[in-house]
Amino acid sequence: MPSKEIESAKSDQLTDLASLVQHGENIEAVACAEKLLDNSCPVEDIISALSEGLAILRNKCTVENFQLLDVLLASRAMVEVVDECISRKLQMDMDQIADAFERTNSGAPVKTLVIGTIQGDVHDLGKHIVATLCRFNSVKVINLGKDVPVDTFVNTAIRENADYIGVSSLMTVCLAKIKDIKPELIRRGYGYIKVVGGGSAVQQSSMESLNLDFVAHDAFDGLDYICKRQNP
Ligand code: B12
Repeated sequence: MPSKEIESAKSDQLTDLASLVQHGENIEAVACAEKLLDNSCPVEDIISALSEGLAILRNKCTVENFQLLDVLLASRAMVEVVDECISRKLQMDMDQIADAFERTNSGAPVKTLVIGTIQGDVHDLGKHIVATLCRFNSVKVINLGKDVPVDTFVNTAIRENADYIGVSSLMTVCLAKIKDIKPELIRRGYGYIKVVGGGSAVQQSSMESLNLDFVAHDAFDGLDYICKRQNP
């Protein structure tokens, strides 16, 4: 297809996406966003279309005219596009770049990090950034994903002979589980594995109350701790 026609088809699809979000058509909105991403549409354009779709809600959130169902359905469609398409695409891009880097830099990793988002929490973008940064700095990373139980962190770290466990949480209600990681490592004789926490909920708490060895303010802070710290 000539490039002008491709551009015009993309622009039509972006308009469709905005309209699908506006009308709360979540399944169709996800399918439309997937198609756009498959056709190499930039993530920024998709986010603009989502914002356009939501902008209409301004008129449905006034004192005279508050249409809760419309607002909720449109928000749900937007959230599903963000979760199912955009964050997955960003994570795949990060993995591809880190894979290529690892292939061309064959030096043996010096440290091993087991990382994941604590059970009950599905926010995983930030933790993925940490994982990617560490891979670029010759750390072997085992990324357990999101919603990870304490036992999985501990068992994997022991099995993989890890130096660090990285645990992320953005959800205040999930913080309590983080407290169990270090005592479980100690109970099983692996207390030397350092536990590093990150994510907004963790940052609002403290090292002592979560039984952590370090709380990172951001991904680079965590990277510094992991890379600059002398081996235990
Ligand atoms: C994107 C997002 C989502 C996406 C997540 C997509 C994904 N795959 O990650 C979706 C739409 C799925 C989502 C869902 C929900 N969300 Co949400 N979400 C957000 C939002 C807008 C941004 C989070 C984000 O990705 N930030 C960007 C990343 C890069 O930043 P970051 O995670 O903080 O990570 C940085 C650092 O913290 C650090 N870091 C993070 N982890 C780690 C780990 C280690 C080891 C280290 C060293 C560093 C580190 O490194 C990163 C780079 O510096 C925040 C609001 C906000 N502005 O933060 C709400 C927010 C986190 N969500 C919130 C809520 C309530 C929910 C839902 C419950 C909503 C609902 N009712 O369904 C659900 C969660 C369901 C569940 N069980 O988890 C609340 C949490 C409130 C709280 N304190 O408990 C927030 C704060 C919004 C709010 N103000 O109310 N959400």
